[in-house]
Amino acid sequence: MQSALTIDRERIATAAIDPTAIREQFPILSEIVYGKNLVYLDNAASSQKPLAVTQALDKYYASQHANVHRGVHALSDRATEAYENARKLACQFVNAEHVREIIFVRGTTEGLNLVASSYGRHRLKPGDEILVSEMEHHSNIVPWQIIAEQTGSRVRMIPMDDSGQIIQEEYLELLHEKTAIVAITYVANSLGTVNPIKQMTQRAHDVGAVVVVDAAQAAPHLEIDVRELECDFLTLSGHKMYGPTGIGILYGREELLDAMPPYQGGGEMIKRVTFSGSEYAEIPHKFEAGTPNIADSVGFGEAAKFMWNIGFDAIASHEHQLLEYCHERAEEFSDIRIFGMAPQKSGVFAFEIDGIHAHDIGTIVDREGVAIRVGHHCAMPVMRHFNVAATARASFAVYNSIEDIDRLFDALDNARELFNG
Ligand code: 7TS
Repeated sequence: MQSALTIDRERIATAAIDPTAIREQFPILSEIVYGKNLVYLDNAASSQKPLAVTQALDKYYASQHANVHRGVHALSDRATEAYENARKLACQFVNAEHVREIIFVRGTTEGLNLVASSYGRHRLKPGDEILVSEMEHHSNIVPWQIIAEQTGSRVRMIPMDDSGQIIQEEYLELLHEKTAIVAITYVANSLGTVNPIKQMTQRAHDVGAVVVVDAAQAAPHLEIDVRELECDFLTLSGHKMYGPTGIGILYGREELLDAMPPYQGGGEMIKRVTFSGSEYAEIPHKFEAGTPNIADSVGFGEAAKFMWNIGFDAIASHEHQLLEYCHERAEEFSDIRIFGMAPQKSGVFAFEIDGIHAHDIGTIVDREGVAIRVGHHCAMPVMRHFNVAATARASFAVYNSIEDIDRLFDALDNARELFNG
């Protein structure tokens, strides 16, 4: 990042993305809070939804809904087609080879728990090691700790440096024949660091480990290509990439998924049930017990189309300009400390201001109509690394503008005046 770069506002205004036109597709962004126009900068927690997504949900319930894969009737066929079509879109979204490698889950947390529970329980032996980086969200730490306890394996931490980058030499030192799983985030939610997944995957494969990628924060910003990354599993959440809550996907390499035991048992995931035992369905259905979240999978597919329509290059360059502008504005102040200064960074501006607690910053800017997140961001090890209890975090989406960032900095001025005179 060239934080010293002078930002040309006109160039941004005429860039590939026109946030004003995009905002028209997001009615919620016209909300007034505390008498002010809403500025929504909490996108890493959850993004807002375009009309294309909410209208697809309405349409599904108004004209397509029944249960899937069971009925002999027309509506059940429509629902099944809508659901399986969403799986095709999800497959394209991550560039998987086969739709059977795409499992619908509730979100990233469930995707990671599924891999830890099903693959982990099946494969981990006492003494095996699971590597996770210091910058992981708790969702990519705790499931591994649980399975490590159950299997006698152990979780080891790959450290990061003070710029918020994984220390690659330390990673290589930690990798050895006992490493069974490497679980890493593509983009860190508390810092914005984009990790070199392909390179790390290749090194993990050299020692025979499988790689699990947490793409929750990558999906809203980067084009994901599981074949290019060469990863074994990858999971993401719909609600962070303009889709509905309660839906996400897990990609897994076919031969790994085939060999794994089911995650949950119930309807939809079986071929035959007798009291002497049950035969399971083929993938992906083996991992989708019970009635799935049909409507939100349809919404997920629409969210993927929404992003394709804008284009990943346009998304990346717009958000990068916002981030650069944010860093440039921060340079005006000697009392701002930024967390996360990796050269490859996406969508996140995490900071603290001398003398003001992060929670106070959050509350004061909220009164100015600006929504940000404050706290540990479910990344307590990152807070420990920087020796802070909490940070404030602004995170960007395609509908954010330079004016939104100016509003944030105006609101921060108010906080300064109130606390530091
Ligand atoms: N992994 C990462 C990197 C995340 O950022 C999050 C959520 C998750 C996993 C969990 O995703 P979920 O959809 O299953 O909840 N991160 C955040 C955040 O940064 N603020 O709120 C939630």
